[in-house]
Amino acid sequence: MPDLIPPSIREQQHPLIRQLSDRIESVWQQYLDLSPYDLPADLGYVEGKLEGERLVIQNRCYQTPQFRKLHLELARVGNTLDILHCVMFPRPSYALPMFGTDLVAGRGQISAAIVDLSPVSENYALPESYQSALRSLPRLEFAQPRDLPGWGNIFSQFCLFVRPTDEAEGDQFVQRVADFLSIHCQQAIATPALTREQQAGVLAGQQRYCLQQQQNDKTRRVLEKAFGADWAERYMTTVLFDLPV
Ligand code: BLA
Repeated sequence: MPDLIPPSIREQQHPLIRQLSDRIESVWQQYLDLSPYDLPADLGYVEGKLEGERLVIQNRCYQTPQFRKLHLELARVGNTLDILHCVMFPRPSYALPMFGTDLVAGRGQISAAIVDLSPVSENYALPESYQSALRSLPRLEFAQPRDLPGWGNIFSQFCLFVRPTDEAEGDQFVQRVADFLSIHCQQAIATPALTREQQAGVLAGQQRYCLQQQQNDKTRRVLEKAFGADWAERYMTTVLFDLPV
């Protein structure tokens, strides 16, 4: 008999990852009308071990009238690496940006904390209403900002990418993610649907976003080490960054 309720890895993860996943789910519940979204049966909870350490992945997915998939993933590699990954995929009938966040903690220390609302429009700009809401957030200081890799040209000017150096910076990051999410949810539920003819541009923008994200070798390497190259490719293209159809 398989486990019906998979053991949660949440309790074991870095406290900032726990905090962030709780905040994300509570903002979603506050603003959105969530219904279940079914992943392929074998990809909701997965464990792998090829060379060395065990990788455990736990996925939570929803859909809403505006979003075809809300994906929140917690992952743990051995006892040393904790990962939170979250992407909100709008339906192509809504000209909405891509919300994404990734939090990576190694040996108790957060190494990467990134959040963005990434444009999908042909002019690579966020809608004016998003820009003014994002500009009105208070300015933040982080001691260790990080540089984006080459494929990161999909991110907006509001992208925050840092290595938080203490608890206060960790809290500041979680708060900023919650601010981005609240803005996004409020904008999304107030956005009218497009006609079918208007959707091609949104689809192209989402495809560009997903293809660039699929080039993140750091993510791919973690998955390949535990599950092999073919599995990693399937997971990156069907669960993490599947192209809209
Ligand atoms: C970096 N992502 C990383 C790193 C690892 C992962 C190990 C390196 C940490 C570091 O540079 O300090 C691993 N991330 C994963 C794994 C999953 C994951 C295994 O999500 C899922 C199973 N990545 C995203 C999203 C964004 C993102 C949505 O999934 C942004 C919105 C960004 N992750 C991102 C960036 C880096 C990163 C920009 C740094 C890459 C680099 O410096 O080359």
